[in-house]
Amino acid sequence: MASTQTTVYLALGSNLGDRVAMLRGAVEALRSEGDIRLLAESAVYETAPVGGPEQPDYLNMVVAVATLLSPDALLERCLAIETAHGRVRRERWGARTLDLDLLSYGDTERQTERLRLPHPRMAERAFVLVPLAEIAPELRVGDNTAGRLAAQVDRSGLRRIGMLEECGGAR
Ligand code: A4P
Ligand code: MG
Repeated sequence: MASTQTTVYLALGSNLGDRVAMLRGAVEALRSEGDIRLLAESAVYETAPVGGPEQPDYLNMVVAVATLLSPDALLERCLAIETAHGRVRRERWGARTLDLDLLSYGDTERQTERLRLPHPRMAERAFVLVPLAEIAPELRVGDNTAGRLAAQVDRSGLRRIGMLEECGGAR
């Protein structure tokens, strides 16, 4: 375990099943972990799928957490939360009940297949940048900031739905 808390940004995505319930379940699961503290959550966005096969639209959001867990231990928790929400891995970029990705873990840089930090595709993805910029506009992303990148990115595939607790029933 690290000796000080690290701020971590997590991207949540769902495009199978009751997507709102998946996001709620993920946030609740993170909240209930004794060694993870939820700092902030973005609004929920409905987003057109990027890459992969033809598949339904996603709901995406970003949360900030503080934790003493190491990057590997946090990834393990995220994978376990995905599995608990019915995640089955079939094809890369395919449809999923719940995807929980680490976007950044403090200033940590890591390039292993198991864990890439910062997330290699975050700087080009509106479905990550726009919610991230809501909660961390000053966060450095490459040579830029989340806020500046979000201001430049094409948002045509995104629709802001609202905060998770305001999202209506099953979707
Ligand atoms: N892994 C490596 N780095 C990380 C990281 N920073 N965070 C490893 C989380 N996991 C990381 O992930 C495969 C493996 O990546 C994990 O076991 C972990 O050890 P996965 O979730 O099974 O596979 P995936 O998500 O299909 O692949 P990948 O490459 O992570 O996909 P992306 O880039 O996350 O894209 N369109 C919209 N609108 N919204 C989306 O949320 N998501 C994707 C997935 C594609 N299109 C989308 C969306
Ligand atoms: Mg993933």
